[in-house]
Amino acid sequence: MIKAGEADKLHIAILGRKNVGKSLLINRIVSQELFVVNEIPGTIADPVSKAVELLPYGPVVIIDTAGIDDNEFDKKRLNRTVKAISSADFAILVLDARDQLDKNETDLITNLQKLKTPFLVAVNKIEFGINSNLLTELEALEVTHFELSCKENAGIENFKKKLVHLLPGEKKTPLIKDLVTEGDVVVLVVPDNLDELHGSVFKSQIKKIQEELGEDIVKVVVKEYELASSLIKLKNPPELVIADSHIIRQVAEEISESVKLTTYSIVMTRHQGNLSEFVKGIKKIEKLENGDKVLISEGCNNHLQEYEIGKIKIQEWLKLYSKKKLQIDYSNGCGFPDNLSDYNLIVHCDGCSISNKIIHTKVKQAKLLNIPIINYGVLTSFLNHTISRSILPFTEEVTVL
Ligand SMILES: Nc1nc2c(ncn2[C@@H]2O[C@H](COP(=O)(O)OP(=O)(O)O)[C@@H](O)[C@H]2O)c(=O)[nH]1
Ligand SMILES: [Mg+2]
Repeated sequence: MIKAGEADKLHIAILGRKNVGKSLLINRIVSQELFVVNEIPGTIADPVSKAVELLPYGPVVIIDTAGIDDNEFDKKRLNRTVKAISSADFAILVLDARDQLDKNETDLITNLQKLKTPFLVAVNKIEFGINSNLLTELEALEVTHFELSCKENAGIENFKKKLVHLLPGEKKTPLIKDLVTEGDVVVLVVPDNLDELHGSVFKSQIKKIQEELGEDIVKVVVKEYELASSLIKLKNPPELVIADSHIIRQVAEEISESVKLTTYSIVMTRHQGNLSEFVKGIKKIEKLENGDKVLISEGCNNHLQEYEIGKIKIQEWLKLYSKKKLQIDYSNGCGFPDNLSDYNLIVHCDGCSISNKIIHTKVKQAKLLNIPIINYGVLTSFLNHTISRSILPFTEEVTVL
């Protein structure tokens, strides 16, 4: 769904029944024949996405979905609509001014609200008159709507202005900058033995953190075995210690309770905006039952090392912890398998080799299908009995534990 090279662009999904004027509205907004306008109501096809320059905003990707006439959300499956809205940073729902909302449209609105995806509603074809019940329904759902006619080019400019104004800007959740102030000491603990993959992932994560902290913060990078001796040398305790999830238990024992401690994985997960969702997943880990189906899902690049963690270690840990008979499957790739709704829990890799957008999309798909999801980093801290401490620095965002 998300094309290579477009993951960093803002994705706008156009939703609505077929023939309501979705394609024509987009063409009017971008002032070009981007999508085919069907004079005869077409059959439902797969969504088409195209990159386009939306002035004055900039480059965006527009996903033209082909209609939501069947009971998309009823089926609770990973269908076209779920895929389209989960990858959207913004959505436009187009309605026919003559009709009232049907169940699919109401479900769409409530699901967009659930995902906190910003959206606008376009009430199109107003030259035929507007159904007053429709307006009452929209008001009850507390949605912002615009009345327009694509055919007569009425209300388009106003709609476009509002759209450009509402499009979310670049997300700027810091890595850890908000946790420290000038003069603080941050200790970055590196495991003793690093294989090739983790070595390069660590190096880039540590570099990013160091760059973000700038010159006002003292950064001390130590090997795991040097931690104790380095702490003794420091005049005051550090403000924050960051360690790898796999050694967090030992590190937690070595540093005082008063020092903030977290893991690289949790820092990255928070930065990507998925920490709360993964922490919610812990509730399911605690309540696994016999016969539960668990999906272990990894990113696009199949690194042998990650594969080993997912295929072997995570499975063993889950069985050991839950003491239940679980059915555990493994999948690899940018998307989820189509039978996603069969699962009771998703355990996702930390996604160090896939884009933020892809993980975020998968988290939203899990949310739409009401399947708890957790990642390796949060799971590892949990199983090492250090989760409360590792997320403590971020409690403002994580209120679920
Ligand atoms: N009368 C009228 N027809 C419209 C309007 N907007 C779109 N249409 C027509 O509705 C049909 C379906 O438009 P299209 O954009 O393909 O709808 P989509 O299936 O939602 O993408 C086409 O014949 C359009 O010309 C409008 O505002 N008024
Ligand atoms: Mg169309």
